[in-house]
Amino acid sequence: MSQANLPKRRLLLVDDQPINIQALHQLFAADHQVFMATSGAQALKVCAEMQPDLVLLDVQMPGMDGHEVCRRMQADPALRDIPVIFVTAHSEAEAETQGLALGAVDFISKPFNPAVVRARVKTHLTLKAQSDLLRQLAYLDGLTGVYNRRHFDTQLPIEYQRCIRSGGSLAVLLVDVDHFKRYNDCYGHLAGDDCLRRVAQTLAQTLRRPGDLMCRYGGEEFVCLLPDTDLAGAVTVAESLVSRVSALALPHAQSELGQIVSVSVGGAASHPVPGGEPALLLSSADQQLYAAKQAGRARALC
Ligand code: GH3
Ligand code: MG
Ligand code: MG
Ligand code: MG
Repeated sequence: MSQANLPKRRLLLVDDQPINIQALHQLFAADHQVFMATSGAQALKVCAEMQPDLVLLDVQMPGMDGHEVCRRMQADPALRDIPVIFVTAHSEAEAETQGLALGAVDFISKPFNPAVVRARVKTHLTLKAQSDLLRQLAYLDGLTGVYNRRHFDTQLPIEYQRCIRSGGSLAVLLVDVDHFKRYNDCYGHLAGDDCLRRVAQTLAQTLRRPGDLMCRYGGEEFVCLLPDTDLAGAVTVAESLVSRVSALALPHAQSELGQIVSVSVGGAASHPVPGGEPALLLSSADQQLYAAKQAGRARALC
């Protein structure tokens, strides 16, 4: 893919003085997607909504200053990985060390040299792209290509917090392939692996909303995280997962469940509360999954 076809990198410029933002904007507007904020609070909001690849952050601002913005970003798992470069009139070594100690990746003094700023931004955007790629690889399951358990464990507390803020309900679905030990015994482990890939793809394709997440939880179990979804929504999704997998009609002579591969789903939904325990959602879903198995498999219970 040529450079021109790559999506533009996202840059957030934060400064309480619009004239300073303008100076930086001129440097980057042509090749980057540029967002702007004129206060610390606004900067945090844009970070959460737009997930920029890099933030150029003024230190001195009325109200919440740049250092506090950086501290809050570090404390928030959803913002922690966004690199920050401080841009400030303070050029003493002490100010610079303080900024770096807060977790900033670099430090630029005002008045700045445009060529130097461009070069540093380019370097940090390259590093960010590389670490995004590594993170992505670390979060994908090698067999099925869907997200892995590690990613689920990272996202669950993040989505839980997000639903506290939005007031929405959060749903978790646990999906388990029925009689999969028999499948391996009957068709062999390589065929078993193929089957898991097909099931994983189908489950992932069944989730429709951009915020929905499907992960391989381990073995022949998958987990879905559905933000802003209540129990009725969870039931609808869980039932469509069951029926979409059955519709694949993958032969399973030993299943005794229509001679095809099927899944059972257990689901739970609740309104997250501050201090609440996200893992409770998982254990409720697990109980429902157990009940679905007891009730005869190839079904969803929420
Ligand atoms: P149930 O309907 O009660 O869920 O029965 P089950 O046989 O699916 O459940 P059980 O937990 O007894 O067996 C799960 C099987 O999944 C056993 C294991 O060999 C198989 N399995 C787990 N991971 C993989 C994998 O990566 N590839 C293959 N081929 N099989 C796997
Ligand atoms: Mg300022
Ligand atoms: Mg299982
Ligand atoms: Mg199973």
